Amino acid sequence: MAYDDSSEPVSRAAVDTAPGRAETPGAGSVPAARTPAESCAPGARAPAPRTPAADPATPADPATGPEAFPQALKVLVAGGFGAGKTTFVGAVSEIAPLSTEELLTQVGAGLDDLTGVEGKTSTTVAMDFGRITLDPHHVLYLFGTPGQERFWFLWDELCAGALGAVVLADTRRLEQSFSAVDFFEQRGIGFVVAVNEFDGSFHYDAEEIRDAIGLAPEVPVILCDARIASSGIRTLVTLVQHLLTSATAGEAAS
Ligand SMILES: Nc1nc2c(ncn2[C@@H]2O[C@H](COP(=O)(O)OP(=O)(O)OP(=O)(O)O)[C@@H](O)[C@H]2O)c(=O)[nH]1
Ligand SMILES: [Mg+2]
Repeated sequence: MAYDDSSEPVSRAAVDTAPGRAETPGAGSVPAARTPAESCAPGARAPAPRTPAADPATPADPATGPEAFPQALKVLVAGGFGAGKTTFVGAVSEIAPLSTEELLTQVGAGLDDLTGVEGKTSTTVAMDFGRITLDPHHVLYLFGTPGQERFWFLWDELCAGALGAVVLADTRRLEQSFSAVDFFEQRGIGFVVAVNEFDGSFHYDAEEIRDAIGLAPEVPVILCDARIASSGIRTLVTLVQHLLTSATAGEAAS
């Protein structure tokens, strides 16, 4: 694949200082301050919602029973406009995903930055929803966020009770992922960065991406293909492992 200067990842520090940098989703009119990586403290994360045991006959030993781990696990799939969030949720969901796609129209011309995704014809206006049953007691619910800036006010609602998040990044428009990273860092929600490798985009290794985004060393960066279920599942497994590692480290420190 030919090297293309235009696809160099953009340093997040550079974009932080660039005029017109987009605000962090959900932050209302408060400008997105660059958050120190230390704010990713797992202890600050909101507890995931718990539901009653699916099988009342199953013993609910607090240490080992089904109540030992949240039964309804909520994970967000976030990222910039057109990064592949709807595609990711649809690929891994065991049910037909609920999506709220609407056609991009002329009305959005000038508002929607289609640079790099000129072929895009629709966009998520509220959320995507999918489900994966892990075992008879544990279900993972996936919520895909809308990517366009004018729908970012929904992110705060969507993240309530979230266990963690996948931030999808597109190396053709890496700066579009910065706001999502800021959003989860500021709220102390654990996340992984999954680089959705689009056809024709330049290949960067995980460490180059980490440097460009300015991620803390413990945040996993993996490459994925949002269209392929096994790739999406691998991403989710990486997220859960990261959350467990962070929780264990947090307990050991306290
Ligand atoms: N080649 C390639 N195309 C992809 C990949 N992932 C998504 N696409 C395509 O990219 C386009 C945008 O994907 P979406 O899943 O709609 O992106 P999104 O992040 O949900 O977009 P918004 O909701 O508008 O922010 C669709 O046409 C997908 O088919 C990928 O890994 N490779
Ligand atoms: Mg979408």
